[in-house]
Amino acid sequence: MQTRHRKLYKVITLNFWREAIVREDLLVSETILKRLREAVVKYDVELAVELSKEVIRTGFDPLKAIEQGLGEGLRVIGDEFEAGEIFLPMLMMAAQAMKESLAILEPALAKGTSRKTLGKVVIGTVEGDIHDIGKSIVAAMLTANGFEVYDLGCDTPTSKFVDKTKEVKSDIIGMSALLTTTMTKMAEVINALKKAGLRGNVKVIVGGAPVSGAWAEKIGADAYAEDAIASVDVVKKLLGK
Ligand code: B12
Repeated sequence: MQTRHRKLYKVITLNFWREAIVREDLLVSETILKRLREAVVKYDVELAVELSKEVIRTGFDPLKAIEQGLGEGLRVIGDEFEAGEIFLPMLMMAAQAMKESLAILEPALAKGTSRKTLGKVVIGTVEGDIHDIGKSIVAAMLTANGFEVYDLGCDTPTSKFVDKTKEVKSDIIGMSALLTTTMTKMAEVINALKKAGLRGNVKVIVGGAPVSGAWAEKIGADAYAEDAIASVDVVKKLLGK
């Protein structure tokens, strides 16, 4: 009888500690994400960099830090900018905080994943558009998941997409646009691919805040993905992996 009680007591205390640890983990996770968000919202580059180093030091999930921490902060900043509550220099500082943090966190994304090439991807932000944060996250996620990625950067002329595709014989072209005015460049690239006789050999995926599945369909792209995680699955599916 006494042994049964002792066993029961042990199970109860073990469960208590397990739950306490889980609660503590959630608390730590919420705190770091909140601090990352705030660093971007307050356009504090130094703090964002310091926190990103802490993410690496503590082994916290870098993707979560980017998507749910820094990325969320940038979305808040975007809304504030749209509402006229902040001005361009503040927006630029917030973007700088994101970029410098990404430089620290991105290498950690690629770690711990097996390196096998699933296919070649040429990716870039279309001509006239200098937004490259989201595109760079997508590129990093694809690299981390085994794709060979050629990142053309931002403000990419249509001819550069075509030339690089021809040069490396890529399987996929990824295009990003954050401005409604530059979305049409995606259609221009698709037409240029057709003219160059390359469209049959390459799948096209598009993304960026104003882009949608309906837009992808309208311009004759093969797919749309709304974020970096979805883009990995969509690209795999496009290549039948
Ligand atoms: C940061 C930022 C900037 C930075 C960019 C820095 C950089 N190096 O990228 C700076 C300050 C330079 C900037 C400049 C401008 N900006 Co700006 N900017 C933003 C802001 C706040 C955030 C964008 C961002 O990085 N988001 C975070 C990332 C992680 O999200 P994301 O880009 O959407 O990417 C994700 C998905 O969309 C997807 N994705 C993205 N690309 C791709 C590609 C593929 C292939 C796939 C599959 C998926 C995918 O995955 C990503 C990761 O999950 C947005 C507001 C917003 N809500 O989007 C305005 C915003 C895009 N900017 C805007 C404007 C107007 C400008 C300027 C014209 C301002 C000006 N008056 O000069 C200039 C543009 C100049 C130019 N020629 O490009 C407007 C655009 C309005 C419109 N509808 O066209 C927005 C919406 C702000 C607003 N609400 O008014 N901007």
